Amino acid sequence: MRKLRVAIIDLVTKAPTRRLYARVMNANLASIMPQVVAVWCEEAGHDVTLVCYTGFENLVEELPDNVDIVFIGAFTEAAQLAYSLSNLFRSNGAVTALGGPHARCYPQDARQYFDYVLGFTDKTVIRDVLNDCSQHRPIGMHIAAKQQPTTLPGVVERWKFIEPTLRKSPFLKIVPMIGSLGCPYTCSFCIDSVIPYQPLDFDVIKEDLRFLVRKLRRPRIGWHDPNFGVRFDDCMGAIEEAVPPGSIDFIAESSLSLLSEPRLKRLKRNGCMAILPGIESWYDLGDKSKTGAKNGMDKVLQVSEHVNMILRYIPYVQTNFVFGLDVDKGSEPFELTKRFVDMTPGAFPAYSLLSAFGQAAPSNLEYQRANRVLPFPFHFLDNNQAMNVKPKNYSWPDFYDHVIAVTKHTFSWRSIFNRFRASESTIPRWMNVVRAVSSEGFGRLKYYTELRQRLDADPQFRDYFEQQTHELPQFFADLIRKDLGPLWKWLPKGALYHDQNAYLNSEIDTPLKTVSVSTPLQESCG
Ligand code: B12
Ligand code: SF4
Repeated sequence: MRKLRVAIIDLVTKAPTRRLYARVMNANLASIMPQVVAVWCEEAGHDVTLVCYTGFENLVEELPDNVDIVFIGAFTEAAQLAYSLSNLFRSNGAVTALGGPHARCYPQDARQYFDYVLGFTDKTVIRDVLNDCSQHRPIGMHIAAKQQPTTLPGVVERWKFIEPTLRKSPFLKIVPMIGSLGCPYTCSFCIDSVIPYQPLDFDVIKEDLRFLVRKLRRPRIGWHDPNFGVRFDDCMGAIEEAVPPGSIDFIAESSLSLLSEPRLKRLKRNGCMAILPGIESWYDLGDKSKTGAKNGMDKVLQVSEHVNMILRYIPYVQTNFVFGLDVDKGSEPFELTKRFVDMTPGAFPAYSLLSAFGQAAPSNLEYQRANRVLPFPFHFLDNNQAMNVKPKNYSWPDFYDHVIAVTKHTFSWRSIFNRFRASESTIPRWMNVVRAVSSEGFGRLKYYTELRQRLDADPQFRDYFEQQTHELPQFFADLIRKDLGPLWKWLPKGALYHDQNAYLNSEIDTPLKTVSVSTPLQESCG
């Protein structure tokens, strides 16, 4: 096969930005898989350029031209940007492939704009795409491995692609690593609720850690495991065997049920600086937070005590919540969250609005069957800018009133000050302030307030939320146009809209035709 010019684009964000928090963090949110795909493409003998878009680059200038094939990794929030890029590259003669959360969640839609849409991706999938490398239009091919890959290239192999991205981060530099895929829990809204837990090779992890302490003064690692520490002893054992205590720092997402006091002591000894447990709801998912059947205020008391205990060992804790779950009714869930914020001042609460990402989770089928999914453009599906599931127990104005009230409380100067005082270390203290005054705290409050006002004042807006019309309110179209900037003209016709029930429809009448790997594809490269 001839040598191909391959471009890989990791869309960490969906739009240009100048925000302080984005400057500090975006390059640290780079995904692992684009780097993995880069390694696999080089291994297959091709020329590879990887661009990680953090919102500060001039994307059009930075993109390589004259490429044969482009792989784009995108979350759903970056789908419209990805579709525009694909269109631009196709117009220059390249073949395009989409991978990542959007491809996994909305394959039917993405196939209209890409030659390949990839689900689970392993080395064989990439090899097959490179061997085929041809146009599949108007409808792209959906290709997926039968399961998650059993092995992934570690940091040593990815370093060549990690290093230039880290250079974009002026203060903090966080190296992305992963020790497991899937999750043993079954939170019905989560993409991993049906994916079996599977650890990756601990020997690769040990080699990577040894490599990093040689390369960097005190490496900081971000574990991308869906749920870090499920095999806690093996994981800690690998770190302890590989590097001396105190030589690395790390951040991980984990569930409260895995964070007992003896484990926290060990996490601290091994350099855990930040942990992001999911609490999600005061009325559900008790297994995950080890609160069993406890609900409401009882759960708040127990979780708050637990998180305060974690904060004695780990300097930074972000607690994740979802608003709008079907178990929530009235003001109580929001009032309880406010109580939690007051009782747990050292933790940074991160709020998500219930979102049904296409075919990510089994519960999405139920929402689609009940006609509760709204067709908000993908651009807004980042867990905050739009909630695409009609709440079961709230009217929209009511729901936003509650969300605004809890956000106001959380990012009031009083709460910001309490958080500042409650953390002892410098980085966590200031990180919390920056997050509060930047897009996440003040920014969201302003945005939610504007949505809320429009729900009363703009009839087209309210009708859209109430599913009386599918015509997108101008407000949303304008935001996308502004964010896409010069790429707006490349957004394919019709790509602002999608079938919000594609998952359900594909189950009923047109099952998605997926090619699993090793089905021979035609061999020809354009
Ligand atoms: C780690 C993680 C993060 C990390 C790292 C993010 C990153 N850039 O990778 C952090 C904490 C920063 C993060 C942030 C966010 N996240 Co997140 N995150 C995850 C998590 C827990 C694991 C993802 C992961 O890396 N898995 C390991 C990889 C190897 O497996 P995989 O993701 O299944 O990918 C497979 C294929 O999709 C494919 N693939 C993946 N990427 C690519 C790229 C290319 C080019 C190719 C060819 C293939 C390919 O190969 C993999 C192997 O089969 C998932 C939930 C989950 N349990 O999966 C949510 C998840 C991906 N996140 C989600 C969301 C919504 C967000 C945020 C928007 C939340 C927010 N409001 O801030 C932000 C967006 C940040 C951004 N744009 O980068 C959603 C995405 C839904 C969607 N369709 O967009 C998920 C699915 C959680 C959910 N709600 O169910 N996240
Ligand atoms: S514990 Fe986290 S990763 Fe696991 S199923 Fe629940 S939300 Fe998903």
